[in-house]
Amino acid sequence: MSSDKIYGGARVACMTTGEAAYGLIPEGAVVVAGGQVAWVGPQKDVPADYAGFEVEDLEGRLVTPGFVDCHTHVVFGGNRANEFEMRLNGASYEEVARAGGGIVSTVAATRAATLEQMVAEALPRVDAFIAEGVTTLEIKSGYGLERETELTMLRAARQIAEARPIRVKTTYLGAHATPVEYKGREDAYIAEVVIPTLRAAHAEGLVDAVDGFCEGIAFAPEQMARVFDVAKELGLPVKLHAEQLSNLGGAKMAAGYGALSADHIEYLDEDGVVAMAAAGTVGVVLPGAFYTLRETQVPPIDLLRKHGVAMALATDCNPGSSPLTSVLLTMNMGCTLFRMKPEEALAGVTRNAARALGLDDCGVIAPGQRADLAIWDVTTPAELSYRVGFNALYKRIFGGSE
Ligand code: DI6
Ligand code: FE
Repeated sequence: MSSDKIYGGARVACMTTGEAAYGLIPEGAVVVAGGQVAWVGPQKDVPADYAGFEVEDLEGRLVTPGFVDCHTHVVFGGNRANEFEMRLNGASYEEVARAGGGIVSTVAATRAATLEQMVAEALPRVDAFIAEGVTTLEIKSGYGLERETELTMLRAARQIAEARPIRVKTTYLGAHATPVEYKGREDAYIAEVVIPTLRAAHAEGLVDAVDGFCEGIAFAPEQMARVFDVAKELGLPVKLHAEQLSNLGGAKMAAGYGALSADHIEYLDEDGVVAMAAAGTVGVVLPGAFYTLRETQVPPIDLLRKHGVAMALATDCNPGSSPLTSVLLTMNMGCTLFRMKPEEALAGVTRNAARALGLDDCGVIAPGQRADLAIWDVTTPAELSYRVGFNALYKRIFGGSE
């Protein structure tokens, strides 16, 4: 049950755009009523209408919007610690693959899992997100690569929102990889599995967006376009894993579909950036995968800034390339590895991450927005990106409830 309350004595980072960096109100107050933000501003100006509200003095603590992780694969079976060890013992990617490693091993473990097992294995990871102030989580399918398991993954994602105080947005990622039974027959896999399963998932109300892995080791832009044509027909927004390891023009193709986001984008060029800017497509950068895979090509942050493309940051939580469940560490990596500014990093897990999910009711602190807030034992917003592996969360408010 949400509680009507005034959170005063706060430094409020509204994350709205405009004059003040971070939209910061130094001696501010946030009024929460009916699960929404009713008012926010300097504490001395709190309207008399709220005189009867309970007041909590935050003693100068920082208030931000609740964190939004706009790119996770948090539902999956098993884990890949063994191949992590194999690689550090000198095994090549090929030897790992021959030993059944890689996405293939997660697909086998996920196909073997029941819905209950998928939820049970994901919940400890979801709890780690909640502990760091995450209030909205995107969860993809993509480890079933066949109809029933893809649907079960999306059902599991929906069940997580019932099992925990967190908002879940689901993304269908049937076009994540080609399963062994379709090896060398990618077009057939798309026609016989990806598209029919998308239709079935949509019919069951399981899908909020459609995604794909556009890469030499996965699917070509023209193959992804066939999936996006069906998404468009069903009225579903799209997003794309694009330019992670090479430049196939995936981001530009996705922008042509008005994509919510293009994600990874290490190899994105100015042509792709311009197309994203024209479409309002958000650039989602994923430093966890860059770090885990020991990549060297960083995303074109300067070009994204130059053309005004909104930048989001996400964990890409997945068992292979980014076994990461810390948004705070992701912010630090975004700054340290990609040279994002702390304000860009905080916008990347609030305002711009919400935009990458097509949400306009969270990600900033403003009247009428959901009362999804995070209160921190810090005074300056930059401390959230500065620290490595330290969680300064004091209190999380989800839909007005503590
Ligand atoms: N890009 C990645 O880095 C992950 N998926 C994708 O599209 C890899 C997922 C895995 O290794 O399990
Ligand atoms: Fe991913």
